[in-house]
Amino acid sequence: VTLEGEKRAAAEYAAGLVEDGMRVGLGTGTTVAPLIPALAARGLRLRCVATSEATARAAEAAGLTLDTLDGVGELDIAIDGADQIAPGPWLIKGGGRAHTREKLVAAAAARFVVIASHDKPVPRLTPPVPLELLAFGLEATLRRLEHAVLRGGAKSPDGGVIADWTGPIDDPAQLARRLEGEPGVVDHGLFAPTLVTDVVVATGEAIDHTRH
Ligand code: DER
Repeated sequence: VTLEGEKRAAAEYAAGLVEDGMRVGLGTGTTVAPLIPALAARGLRLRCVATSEATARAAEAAGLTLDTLDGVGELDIAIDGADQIAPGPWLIKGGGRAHTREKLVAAAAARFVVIASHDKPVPRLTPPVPLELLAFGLEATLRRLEHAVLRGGAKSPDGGVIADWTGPIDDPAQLARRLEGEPGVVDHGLFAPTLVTDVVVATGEAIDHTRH
């Protein structure tokens, strides 16, 4: 089974967790991509909140009804991918430059389901940790951070500058606190275990669904 096949299997399994009438947060990335047609195929009455333009376009093209996070208030379930999944579960997200919105959607959801192919679970998190930085005072922010490297390319969905923390991750909680205290850092891609309720990992044909 290819990685793409595993992503599809994990996404289709997660689509099965969604019930009629739910308010659904949709993440961003290549694992979420097959989730969208799988959700649309179920013909449920859903209100969906997208975490990026790419997801919004794909959801609309599939016939899903989009709403804003303020429009739905809270979410019954949010489904998203991850770059790394370490015990806790601690996640690194942001490969797709949307981690700030993804964390807000995860925080607004009663249930946050992470979907992944077999390559995402890791014994411990390793750099890079994606960062969204305010454009104002960027050079000074980068100097203070020391271990941040500009990623270049597209901005975040809200116009923030994407960079990556390349320093050591001795303790994710400690690093998260440090990054949250840095002026100019809008948000980072470390997702704490308190945010994650379900992890769905496809390995070959097998689906491993753990609840936390
Ligand atoms: O950018 C993100 O946060 C994505 O969800 C990322 O964590 C997973 O992207 P992938 O499904 O394309 O690997």
